Amino acid sequence: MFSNKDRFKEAFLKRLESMCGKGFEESTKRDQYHTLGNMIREYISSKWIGTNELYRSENKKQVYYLSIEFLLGRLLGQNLLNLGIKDMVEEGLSELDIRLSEIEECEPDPALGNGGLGRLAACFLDSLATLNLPGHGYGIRYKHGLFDQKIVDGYQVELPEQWLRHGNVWEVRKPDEAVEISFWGTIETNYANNGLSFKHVGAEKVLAVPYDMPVVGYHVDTVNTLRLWNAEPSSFGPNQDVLSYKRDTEAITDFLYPDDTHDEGKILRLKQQYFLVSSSIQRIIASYKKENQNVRELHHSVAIHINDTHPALAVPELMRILIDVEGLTWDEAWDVTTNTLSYTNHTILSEALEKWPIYLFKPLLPRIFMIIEEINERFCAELWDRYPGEWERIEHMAIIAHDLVKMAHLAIVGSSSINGVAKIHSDILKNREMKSFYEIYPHKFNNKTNGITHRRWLLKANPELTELIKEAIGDEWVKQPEKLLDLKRHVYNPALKEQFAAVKRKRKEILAKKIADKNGIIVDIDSIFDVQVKRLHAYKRQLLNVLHIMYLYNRIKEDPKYTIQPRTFIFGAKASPTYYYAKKVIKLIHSLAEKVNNDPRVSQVIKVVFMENYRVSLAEDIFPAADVSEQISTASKEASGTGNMKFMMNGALTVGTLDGANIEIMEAIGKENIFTFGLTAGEVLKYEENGRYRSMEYYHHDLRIRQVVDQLTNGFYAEDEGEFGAIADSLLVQNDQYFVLRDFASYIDVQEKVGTAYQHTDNWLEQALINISHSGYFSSDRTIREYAENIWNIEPVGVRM
Ligand code: HBZ
Repeated sequence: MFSNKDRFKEAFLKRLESMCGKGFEESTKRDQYHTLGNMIREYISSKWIGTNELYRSENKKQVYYLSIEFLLGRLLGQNLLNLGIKDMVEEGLSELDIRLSEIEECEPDPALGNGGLGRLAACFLDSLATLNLPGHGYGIRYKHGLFDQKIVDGYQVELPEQWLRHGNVWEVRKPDEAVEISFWGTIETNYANNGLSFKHVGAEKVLAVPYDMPVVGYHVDTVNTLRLWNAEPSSFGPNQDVLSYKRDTEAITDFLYPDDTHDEGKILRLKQQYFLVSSSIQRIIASYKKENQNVRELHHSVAIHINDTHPALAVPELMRILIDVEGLTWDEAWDVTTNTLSYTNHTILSEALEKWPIYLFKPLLPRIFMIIEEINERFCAELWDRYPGEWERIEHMAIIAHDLVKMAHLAIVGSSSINGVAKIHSDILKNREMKSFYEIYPHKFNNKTNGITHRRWLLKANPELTELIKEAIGDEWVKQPEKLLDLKRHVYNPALKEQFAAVKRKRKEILAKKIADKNGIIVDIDSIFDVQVKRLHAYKRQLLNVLHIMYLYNRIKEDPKYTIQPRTFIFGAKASPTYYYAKKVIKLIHSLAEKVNNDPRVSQVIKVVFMENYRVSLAEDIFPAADVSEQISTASKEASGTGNMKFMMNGALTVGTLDGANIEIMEAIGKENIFTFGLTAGEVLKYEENGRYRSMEYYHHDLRIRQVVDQLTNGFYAEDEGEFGAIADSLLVQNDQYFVLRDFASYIDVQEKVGTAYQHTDNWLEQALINISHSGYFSSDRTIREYAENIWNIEPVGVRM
């Protein structure tokens, strides 16, 4: 049906009628979306089956990527592109007077993740499939993904997201592969002839039903699987409160936790984690046993990756199955477990390190708790041998201490590899945060600098730039993104610069139109599009950006001769619903926008725009249109960042601190092609140690700072003077934990340089092209190759169709 345009059109019309029960003329865009989506899924299915058969017959090692989040974004466009049928479909549809882009808009944007961590998982799936690597994602089929953000009077309001409302064309329910998960109950210990055995009695059973989604590789025949688990009632008993059982069960997969930092101390969250881990591992072992006899060799055929600590219960769950179900001894099981599992850390923020109180944990997961206790005892005994008498050190490293289960410690002890996500982050793990573990397990620690899939963030999001690059250097880079370096030879070519400027302009126009439609704000295409899009968090310092704009406003008002290169400041960010400070920053951005955009003179040169409901599909419109990328976290706090890579790949110049992957971006493109400022990580950590920072001194000594900070609470930005009190307090009363005032002057300086640099158009365009040409290194293809070779030990499987 996709062999040529005419056959496609014919099949499409036929399918539309049979699926929707109406003729083409009466069909809606959504009918058309569902028709096309179903046709594509069907088209994918032969490759999908073929891939699975091949994996079975070749019996090579496979990796399972366990993640509580997969921030997928829309799939129709990406699947068409990866299948190599996008142009044909687009043309066919246009002959029917249908625009593919309009149909794509009908697809919900599956937001099964909060931010970087979830999006990384989605990029990794795309790279695994494209590189023909046998790797699958295992996650949760949340009924409601991350909340939809509405802005009402400048305040964030959260509405439930409803991606499944009209069904999901990509998924296939597999009830035959459902497994049971046990919660609560008690453990009976029996002494049989050959040792102990454990029986879980009185447990509440939940059924985990898999929904599989195909993951299509780019221009290859590999189609891997993303398996999302849905919680359903297992079986109803005669004396059961059926309604409450059903409700409690389904609640497990109702919502994604909308928090990307804090450990939500919620039992439901722990249930979600065990639900994901237990269903995945039960199934992984079952499918291993179909082709292999000996579970003692599991790690030769299976690698299981835990994406942050949320799936760290994989350690005791794998132990449980190997011991209680498969009958291995503790030592045998431990050997298999530690050799199968690997773990990525995504943060050093202490509030994000998961710790579960025993009083919650033990009743919910009694057998798992017993196993963790045993792991802890054995681990502490080893420590005791190594560090006799060093109680403090042992207590600090223990998995269970002070009535808490420390998930990071469990993950470190139970896996063979621990990696950070950018060089500096991995170094901080080794030398500070996890130093004591590094001392005993130096071989386990390594770095895997993050990457992004250029297939979504360049080919799909920016077809105009993609074409331009192909015209300049051919298309080898599409398969080998490092070859984008070939572009470097053309950076000084006037024609290329001009064409790039035209592409950027076009993308700015497209975004400007969206801004006009959604925000009612008319922005100047010739202004610098200066963008900060990411989750709202104090350490990411949206506030620093805001204070700079407040300062510019004051400057322009006070000095009639002050001239600057016009700028449009664009923000997009969701705040966790319970994060008071973050929500106040959103309100502040809106109050600032109100003032700036309505001032007749100031609005000639600057505008402030907050784009509501930032998500993957919106990001695809924003990155291609950006001139300046704001990556201004407090040095040492952003583990890597991946937005920085998406901007770079689309030819935006970075204003950034020496944090996360910004440093590696700088190393790749050269210091002269990035605008860095602020404290280094070393300086921040030193301040944190010696406690010598006094934000008040900066407030008193820098008039610019004093003015903007005072304006937070003197009625300038809100009638209610208390409105932004919490923000002012964070800076002064709480001594500015993220060094906003400390970095203020340096940020103002670098921003002035940005303004001047933009006026040297030729030079700016060259710098933008240099950024693009070095962005290939930051493709997740490179990252995934490193994981495959150094951690998982998996190889491509030749998919022949
Ligand atoms: O992971 C982010 C890091 O902040 C960022 O620097 C890095 O580039 C990215 C990919 O490695 N971390 C997150 O996005 N973290 C979460 O979203 C999160 C979600 C649930 C939690 C804790 C953190 O309970």
